[in-house]
Amino acid sequence: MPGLLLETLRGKRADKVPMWLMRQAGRYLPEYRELRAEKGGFLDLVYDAEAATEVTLQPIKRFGFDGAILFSDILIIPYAMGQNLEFLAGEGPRLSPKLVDHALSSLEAVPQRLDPIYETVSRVKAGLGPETTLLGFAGSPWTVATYMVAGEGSRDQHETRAMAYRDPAAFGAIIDAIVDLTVEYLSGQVDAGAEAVQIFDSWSGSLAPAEFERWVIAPNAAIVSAMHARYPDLPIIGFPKGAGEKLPAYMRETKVSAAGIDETVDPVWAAQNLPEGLPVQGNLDPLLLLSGGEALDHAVHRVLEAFRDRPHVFNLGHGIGQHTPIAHVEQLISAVRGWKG
Ligand code: 1CP
Repeated sequence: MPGLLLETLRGKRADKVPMWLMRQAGRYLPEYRELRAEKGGFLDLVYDAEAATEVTLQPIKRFGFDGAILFSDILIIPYAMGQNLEFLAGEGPRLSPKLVDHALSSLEAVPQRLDPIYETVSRVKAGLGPETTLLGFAGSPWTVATYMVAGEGSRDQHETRAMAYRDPAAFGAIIDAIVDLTVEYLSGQVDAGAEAVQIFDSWSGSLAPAEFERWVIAPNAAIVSAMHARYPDLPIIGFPKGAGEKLPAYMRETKVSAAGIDETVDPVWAAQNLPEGLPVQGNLDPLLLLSGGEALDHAVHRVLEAFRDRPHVFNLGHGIGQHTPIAHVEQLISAVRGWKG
């Protein structure tokens, strides 16, 4: 019997609404902070399959979420493409050499940097009951490219947007290379036991419509089509953060199996404008979870009501913040589980 989350992603509407939280394994959990301090760096934690398995399972043990998301990072793809990757304390990730001034062809690929991740997936799978769905993930080509080009996170992705206008052939080659490796990477995760996958497109909101079509929709459509050729029933959640009014076109044209939506989208609008019957995942504002109180319960109910007529996976509109009190997560879980549609 597949879990409630997997059934919902496959298009079934049940009485109960499954839930998990983006970034549910991470710094808001004391048990994560403890293990992280013990292991040293973030990459050391990711590449220690036993520790990464434990981190993936921590939120399941504590809260009993319906989905467990692999503990890894979207930047493992650039690392396997041959960039150096460092996570600097308090500053975030750094990739070098950055592709704004180095040709893609100067990188020497290290594909075996993906293999330990599959080991984590199979260990997690062995540690989960059938009621919990194991989610794999990757970043979308556009979002991953913004880090590869600039060498770090940036507020408006200007270096990458400028490069895409200045030299679309060179930029297209980077996108194509990410597409190809992402298909291999997601396939490896599925072969190791992932039951559904999510494509995180954290920076899709910075693109103008024609560029959104070219650098977000087309590469994601290529990934979905390649994955569905190999695994016809695999649910693929697309999460184009900030896509706003471009969401319906993204969902139709990429042919993802479920729509991840962020908190800036009105759930009532989404329920009316996304393709009929398409499962939706989202979209409580993570800041409401930080604040708690009655406003939290009220907003949870509004999201649940809006999506009552279609398959719905309850989630936040983006990752859970590191200062979120555990008591608020417990309040959220009671509100979702206690809701009588
Ligand atoms: O210090 C620490 O402990 C590292 C913090 C951290 C964590 C917990 C990073 C560094 N990555 C992760 C794990 C992670 N990243 C997961 C695993 C699942 C989970 O925690 O529940 C996932 C799904 C991601 C995805 C990810 N990484 C995204 C897409 C989603 C999003 O939040 O927008 C992005 C953009 C990244 C890059 C990245 N990795 C880490 C940081 C701090 C960042 C963001 C850098 C920036 O703001 O530009």
